[in-house]
Amino acid sequence: MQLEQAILVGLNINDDPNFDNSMIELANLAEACEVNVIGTITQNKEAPTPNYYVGEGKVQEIKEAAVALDADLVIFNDELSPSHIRNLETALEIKVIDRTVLILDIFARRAKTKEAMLQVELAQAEYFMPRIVGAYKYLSRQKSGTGSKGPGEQQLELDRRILRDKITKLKHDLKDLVQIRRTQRDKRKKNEVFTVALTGYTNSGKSTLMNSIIDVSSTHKDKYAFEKNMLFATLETKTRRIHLDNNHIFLLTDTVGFIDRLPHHLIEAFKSTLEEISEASLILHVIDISNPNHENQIHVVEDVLRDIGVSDIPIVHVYNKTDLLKDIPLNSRDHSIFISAINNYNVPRLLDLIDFELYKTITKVEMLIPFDKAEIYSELKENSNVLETEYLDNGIRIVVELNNYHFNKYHSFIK
Ligand SMILES: Nc1nc2c(ncn2[C@@H]2O[C@H](COP(=O)(O)OP(=O)(O)OP(=O)(O)O)[C@@H](O)[C@H]2O)c(=O)[nH]1
Ligand SMILES: [Mg+2]
Repeated sequence: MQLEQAILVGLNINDDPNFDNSMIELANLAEACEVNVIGTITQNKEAPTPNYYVGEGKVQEIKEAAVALDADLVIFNDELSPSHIRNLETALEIKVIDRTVLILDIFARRAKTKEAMLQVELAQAEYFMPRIVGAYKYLSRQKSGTGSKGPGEQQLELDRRILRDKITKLKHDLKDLVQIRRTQRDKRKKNEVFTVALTGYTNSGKSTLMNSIIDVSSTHKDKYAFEKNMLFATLETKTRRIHLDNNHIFLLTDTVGFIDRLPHHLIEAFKSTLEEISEASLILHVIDISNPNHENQIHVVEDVLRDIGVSDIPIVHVYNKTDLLKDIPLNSRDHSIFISAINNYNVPRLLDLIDFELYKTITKVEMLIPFDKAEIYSELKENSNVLETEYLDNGIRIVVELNNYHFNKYHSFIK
């Protein structure tokens, strides 16, 4: 297959210190969409222009470069408005897409479960809804290529009304799936098993850390998380029950990574997936400390977490990939740890930290459970750490570590 040839265009607004990194990231996004980058054009400006996003002189420069380099498309490093796209396609006489389309395209390629596919399709439909005129014009000339692949492709040929119906149907189908997920989560809550969510920038090492935690803990060993050096390797949520050496248990959830300027339609569409994070007992924010841009990535992740309503969940900053650093930093801040998920360095300490965070509200008590309430014993056996069991004439005597929830629920049986 012949790769599409693209020119990247970026507007550096007010000397953004993150601008260069952001252009490199755009090139990586393009590469993930199997697009070949043949040129980059940038402009410094205080704000986008109303007509063409870049200045008119720049439009001319892009046009000349596109002809000289025989480009197939131009990719802007920002989400363009419908009128920007229309004006630019008319002026440049070439396909124009933006960063959002690339991200949606990668998500469409990576989606595997029914839920993820519906979510991406919904985000694509919402994005193209106001842009259907521009997209239609382009698609009538050429029907393939980046931004028109994936579950969304047929929609572009349809008019607005049909697209609107489609959005309604997608939302409806998703609702059913979301209901199933909620039921599972409610069940977990009822059993009051702690949930720990892995979160962080894409490619920071979340899935690798999940595998490393399974490896280092006493959990049954079967690796399952998909780890790969590519953007958005993981789109679907995976949860594993982790057993610690001291019999403490928690659920660990791996989920989709974040990126700078994550399209808000995607955040909307992935709300149900992201709810897994907002309902966790503890969040592990995985940071690729070997990436020179990691400070900015931390801010991006924190912004998205705020967006999805995470406010009072304790967060541990997990600085990963320290094997790539010359010197491993000493832990300085509270609630942070330096690890290497690839060789398990410091992962046992991370487990101690998780254990402490989750179980610090735990109280060790002695209980007497009457035989006709034996189901309470079964429940505690399943979800708590029962240290001693003794069958007496009047019931089962146990010594157990209770979390706040069980402590309040069963306080009448505590001796
Ligand atoms: N050198 C080094 N590489 C690592 C480490 N942890 C992860 N990686 C590599 O980083 C790449 C991304 O790892 P993943 O675990 O897939 O990252 P992720 O955060 O799950 O990424 P997404 O699912 O795309 O959001 C892979 O090539 C890993 O092998 C580490 O501690 N050291
Ligand atoms: Mg992953």
